[in-house]
Order: sequence, then structure tokens, then C-alpha cells
Amino acid sequence: MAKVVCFGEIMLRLTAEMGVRLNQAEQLAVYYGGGEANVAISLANYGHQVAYASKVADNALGQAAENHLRSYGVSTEPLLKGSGRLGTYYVEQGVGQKATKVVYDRQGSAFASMAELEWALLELFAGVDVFHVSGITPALSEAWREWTIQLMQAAKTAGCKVSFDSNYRQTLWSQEEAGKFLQTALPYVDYCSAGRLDAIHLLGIEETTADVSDYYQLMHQRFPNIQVFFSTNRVVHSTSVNELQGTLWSNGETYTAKPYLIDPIVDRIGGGDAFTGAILHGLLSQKVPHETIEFATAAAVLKHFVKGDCNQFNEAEVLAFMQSDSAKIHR
Ligand code: KDG
Repeated sequence: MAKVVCFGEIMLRLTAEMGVRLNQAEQLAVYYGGGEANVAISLANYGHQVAYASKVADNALGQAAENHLRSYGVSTEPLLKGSGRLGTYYVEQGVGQKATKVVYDRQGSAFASMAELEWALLELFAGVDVFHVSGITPALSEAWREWTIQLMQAAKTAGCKVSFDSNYRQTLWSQEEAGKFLQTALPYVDYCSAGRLDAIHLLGIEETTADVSDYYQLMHQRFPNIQVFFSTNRVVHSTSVNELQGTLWSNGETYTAKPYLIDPIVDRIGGGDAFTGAILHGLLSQKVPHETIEFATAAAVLKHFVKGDCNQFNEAEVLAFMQSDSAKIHR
């Protein structure tokens, strides 16, 4: 099994019951989440040796976030503790046309307010196969944009593959800021989770077709270092029913999974991270591209059936779900 370092902010998530607005909620359910933390947990569930690098508040909430990671077998050796607070986000679900509303309360968190990169980077990446980070981390500040590039450079120097999930969050930064960052970061990336909208709105690639593989060819021309691109295509039927299908591009070939109908959606947050974690698992365990994209799509679908941000299934369970044929769309 492979050695992986995931890097980013882990946050407390407080969620109102389905159909209850945040302003009327009398109780909020507690989860822990973070794009890269969710990927770390997925990979640990698949048996990889995963470490999570972040900084949390040195208090009971920081300890709870650490406990969350450890309960899935993620090593927290590079998890620092210090002053500041644990970043928090609030979720409202199933109210109106917008299925999920997120309110961030993460300013001044121990992670967001770091004054310098506090890790010994050579040590962090020694013997590591893959370093994973997402576009949420550089969205936090100018300093985090610079540090994310430094982390990628150090990972490459140490001989690690760099995995990057675009994970564009419009409430954290503008498309221009994200696009500028991507131009600097993508030359260090080997595995890239990005879709058609990222190509058009962040990289400024002209909108010509609806076919994501055309955009992958163009992105590969700009960034020939990127070996694998992947993304999910979601067709929204209603706030609680979606179709989902994954696409993977590798070596000039596009592989598209069978589509699934997710009905009902229990919790959509983290579906993309479950997909990315499963793609990385496929790549790290030498699955062929066709198997990888089928596995990752099934893993992403399964995530929508459970509460909380992270994938709760191991490899055997994802494979059994794929065999069961339930939720697949036959056209
Ligand atoms: O991809 C899911 C993440 O968005 C969620 O876990 C919280 O990291 C998070 C964020 O910043 O939105």
C-alpha cells in the first residue's frame, strides 16, 4: 500500500436538520470535514498509509478533530496544535432550490492565521508516494497561495506525485484569483481533479463543446506534466435526486463510467472528495483506468447515502455496491 500526505484545513461542521433553516435551528449536528481530510480518510479506508498535515486549535475542539482523523487510521503526526480557533462551517440542507447552503466561519483559525509554514518539508515528504492538496487551501490567503506552491515544489523535489483537486469555492476567492493560482500551480501537478467549468472559468479556455475530454486535451497541451485528469458530471433532477457519472482522462484516452441515479441524497457534501480518494486509490493500486473510474464513481455515489463529509466505505464494500447493480441507470 502507498504512503500519502494530505494537507489542508480540517473544520468543525455544524449542520441543521434537513429542511430546517440555520436561523431557526435549535440543534446542530456535529461532523468534521475538510476537502483534503476527507480524501485522507478515504485512502485510509482503502488501506493506505496516510498522514494528515494541518494545524488545529490547542483545545478540546482541536483534539476532537484529531480524534476524528485517528478513528479512521489516519496518522496525525504532522498535525500541529497552537493558538487560534478551529475553523467552523455551518450547513443548511434541503431548503429551496439550492440544495445545500454553507456558511463559513473560519477566519482567525489556527490554520488560516499561521505566520509561516511550520513543517520541515524534506521530512514531511520523505518516502511519500503522493502529496494531495486542494484549491481550498490556497483560497485562504495570499500567504497560503505561496505556501501551497512551496509545498508542491518540495513534494516534487522529494520525488512525490502531486495530486490537486481544483475544488473551487466562490465564497473564498474570485475566479481571477483562482485562475492566476492555477497557472502557477498546475506545472507541479501529476493528478488533477478539474472539470469543464474550471477549464472555461478559471483557465480561460474558450467554451466550444460540452465534452469534457476536449477540455482535457487542451489542458494537457498547456500542462503536459499532468498525467491524469478526472471529474464527475452531475445532472440535477431535484434537490434530493441527482445523476452522477465520472470521467477520467489518461494518456490521451477518455474513460467514462456508467451513470448512477442517487435517490434520495442523504448528504452531498464530500461526494467529490470520495471520488478523488477513490481515483487516487485506483492509481496507487494499479487498477486499469476503466476499473478506476467505475470504482471512483461508485464510491462518490455511496458517499451521498451517508451523513457527514467523509467516505465511510472500504474497498470491498464499494466493489459489492458496483456488483449489486442498485442505483445504476440502464439506458
Ligand atoms: O469537499 C467538501 C468540503 O468542502 C467540506 O468538507 C468542507 O473543506 C471544506 C470547505 O472548505 O468547504
